[in-house]
Amino acid sequence: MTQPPRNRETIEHIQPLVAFTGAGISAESGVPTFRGEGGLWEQRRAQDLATPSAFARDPQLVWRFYRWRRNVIGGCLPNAAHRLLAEMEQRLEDFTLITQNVDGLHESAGSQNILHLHGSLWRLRCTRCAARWEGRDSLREDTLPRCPECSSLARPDVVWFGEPLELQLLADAQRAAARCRTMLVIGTSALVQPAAQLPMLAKSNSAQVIELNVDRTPLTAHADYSIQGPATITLKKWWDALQNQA
Ligand code: BV8
Ligand code: ZN
Repeated sequence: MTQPPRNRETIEHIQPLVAFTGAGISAESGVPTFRGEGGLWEQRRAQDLATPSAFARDPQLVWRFYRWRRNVIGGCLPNAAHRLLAEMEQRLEDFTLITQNVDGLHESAGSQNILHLHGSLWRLRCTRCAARWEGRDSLREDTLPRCPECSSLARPDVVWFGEPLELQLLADAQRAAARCRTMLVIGTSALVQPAAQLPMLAKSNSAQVIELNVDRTPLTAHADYSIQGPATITLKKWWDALQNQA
C-alpha cells in the first residue's frame, strides 16, 4: 500500500536521497531477473554460471551464457521507472543511484552518475592485463573474445559470485547509504551480499528506507514502509505523492 510520505516529506526533506536498484527494476523492460522464472538459462541457474570457477572450467559455456544475455538484453528498452530515476537525478540537488544491475538500462534512460556495484554486461576485460573495453556489438558465436592489448582470453567485466566488489565503488556506495535521509530500494530480493547491507546501513543512520517490490523480501520487515507493485507504477506513485506534498 502507498502511505503518504512521513510528516509532510517534501523535496528538500527527503534529500540526500539514494535509489538502490536490483534486477526487478528491469523486469518490465523484459530483462530476466536472477531469481524469477526467467532467471534460468538452459536449465542452469545464473548464479552457477556467474562464477570464476565456471569460467575456468568452461569459458565457452560461460561466454554462451553472456552472449545469450547480451542478445536478450540488447533488445530491451529502459522503462518508466528507469526514466523517472534519470529525471530525479536532474531535479534533485543530492541524489545518488546505486545499482546491482549490469544491463545498462539506467544509462540508456539518461542517468549519468551511477554506482555500478556489479559491473557491466557491455564491458569486457582481460583475464591477464588491466585492459577493459566497451564491446556492445554481439560477440561472434564461434570464437572466444580476446584482449586487444595482449590477446589473452577476455571475460565479461562483471563481478562474479565469490569475487570481491571494487573497493572504491563499495566505499562510495556505503558513504552514500550512511549519509542519506531517504533510501528507495527498488526491485531487489535483498539476498546478494555485500550490496544487501546498504539498506541496513542507511537504516542504522536513521534514514527512511522505502521498499518498492512486487513481493516481500528479507528487507520488508526492516523497511519503514513498502509499496507493493511493479516499479513503473510504485515509483511514480511515491514521486507524485511527494510532489503533491510540496
Ligand atoms: C563477495 C553480476 C567476497 C554478474 C552479480 C552466504 C551468505 C551470505 C553471502 C554469501 C553466502 N554465500 C556466498 C555469499 C556471497 C555472495 C552472495 O551474496 N551470495 C548470495 C546468493 C547468498 N556474494 C558474492 O559472492 C559477492 N562477493 O561476497 O566477495 C570476497 C571478498 C574478498 C575476496 C574474495 C571474495 C559478489 C556478488 C555479486 C554477484 N554478481 N551480478 C552477472 O550479472 O552476471 S549479482 C546478481 O544478483 C545481479 O547483479 C542481481 O542484480 C543481483 C541481486 O539480485 P537482484 O537484483 O535482487 O535480483 P533478483 O532476481 O534476486 O530479485 C529481483 C527482485 O525484483 C525480486 O525481489 C522480485 O520480487 C522483484 N521484482 C520483480 N519484478 C519486479 C520487481 N520489483 C518491482 N517491480 C517489478 N516489476
Ligand atoms: Zn590483456
